[in-house]
Amino acid sequence: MCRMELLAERVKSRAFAIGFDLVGVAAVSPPVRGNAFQTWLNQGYHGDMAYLPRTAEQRLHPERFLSWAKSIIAVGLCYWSAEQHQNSGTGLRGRIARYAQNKDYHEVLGKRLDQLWAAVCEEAGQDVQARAFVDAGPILDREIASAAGLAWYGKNTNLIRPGVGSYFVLGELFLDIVLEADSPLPNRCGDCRLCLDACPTDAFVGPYILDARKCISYLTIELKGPIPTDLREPMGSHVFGCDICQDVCPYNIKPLASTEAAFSPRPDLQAPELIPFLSLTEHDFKVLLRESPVLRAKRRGFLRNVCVALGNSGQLEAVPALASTLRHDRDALVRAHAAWALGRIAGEGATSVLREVQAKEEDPVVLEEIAQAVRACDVHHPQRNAQ
Ligand code: B12
Ligand code: SF4
Ligand code: SF4
Repeated sequence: MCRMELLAERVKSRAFAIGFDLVGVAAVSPPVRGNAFQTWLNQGYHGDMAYLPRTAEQRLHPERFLSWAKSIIAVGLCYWSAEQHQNSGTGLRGRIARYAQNKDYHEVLGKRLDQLWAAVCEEAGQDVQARAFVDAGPILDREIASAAGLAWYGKNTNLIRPGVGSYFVLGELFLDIVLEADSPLPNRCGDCRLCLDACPTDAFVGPYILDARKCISYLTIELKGPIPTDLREPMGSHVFGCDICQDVCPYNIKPLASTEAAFSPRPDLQAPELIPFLSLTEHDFKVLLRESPVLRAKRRGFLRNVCVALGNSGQLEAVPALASTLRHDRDALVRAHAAWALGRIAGEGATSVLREVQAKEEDPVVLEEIAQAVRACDVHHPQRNAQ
């Protein structure tokens, strides 16, 4: 074994000892599928995620962006656990993506990558320049991880490793020392297309190509404005992220369970009661979801999602809370989605509050949603309104 290989092996065992579930080494070079990324941007599939085209040059050329770097350690940390999603998404309960049911992985991975950096210096017997990235950097995490042999691209665009599944998050440590690179794994999707057919919003343009603008994960986390009307119903009870295209994947039948306490699901976020969220103030929201990835949606985005999920529940029990939100919430985005939800539930209570607020609401967007909701009550549930 040459020195580069030996050092790589020692560093990888230190990474496993630190607690990473997947570890590999990649060279610092342009991503193999850089053209696919550029085409994806050209098609506008990134929607409002303007940071992606803005940082495309860095993503496509890590060798220029981090010109001092000579190799990359790619790591993965599993977040799946058997307790997740029990009784999730029924009635007045919502669904939060598995990765977001406890602490934010950016913090967790960031700390471990710092430990890994110290271990690399020890193993190399010298100071090593390094820079860590977790999701937020101008890096194509999946391209690097697949080049490092951690996993392969599934048709659902997630990285998958047999025996592990796809419920893991990724990070990288760029280093100014040379380590022997690993080889990519072969793709094993074969003829399967379960993920493509299961997507409720039909977000896949085809295998390996996702129109993010239709993905529930984008709609509930990244999108800041109103959710397009035609995508609200297929969102079902999702209030933050979505796992459907991973849940149906045969490689996730027995996923590797997380050993990270920070990912063990919080009971109140596994299948959360939706109605109490509607009365959260800005301050309460920040306290309740402190250290959680859900904070990224901000109160207004999250309550918008909660309104949609409550509308989709069809439960009359949700009408009083939605009515109060429509009457009193200070955010027009939230009021607009509360109006939609009332229109979807319909019934006499919903119609009367919609008409009452219609007379005094001043925001044109909310007024338009109310008008559509009143029409929806009349058209879709005339019998309920007549009760
Ligand atoms: C933007 C983004 C999103 C967007 C867009 C998703 C997407 N598919 O790109 C939205 C908000 C929708 C999203 C959702 C999710 N995300 Co996200 N996201 C990112 C982010 C920040 C950038 C991804 C990116 O560059 N997309 C650009 C497009 C072009 O990439 P792509 O779709 O993967 O396309 C590639 C492949 O399709 C491939 N390809 C093209 N043609 C072909 C053909 C063949 C034969 C093959 C093999 C490959 C191939 O080449 C393309 C270019 O690389 C990364 C973090 C990072 N910095 O990289 C996290 C990241 C990808 N997300 C992650 C996660 C966990 C999720 C969710 C599971 C969260 C959730 N539960 O809601 C969902 C999954 C949805 C899905 N089906 O992808 C993880 C993925 C971990 C994994 N195991 O793969 C990452 C890596 C974050 C992290 N650091 O852990 N995400
Ligand atoms: S995360 Fe959900 S909405 Fe997004 S592509 Fe997968 S199944 Fe479709
Ligand atoms: S569900 Fe099938 S096609 Fe989709 S990623 Fe998994 S193996 Fe590949």
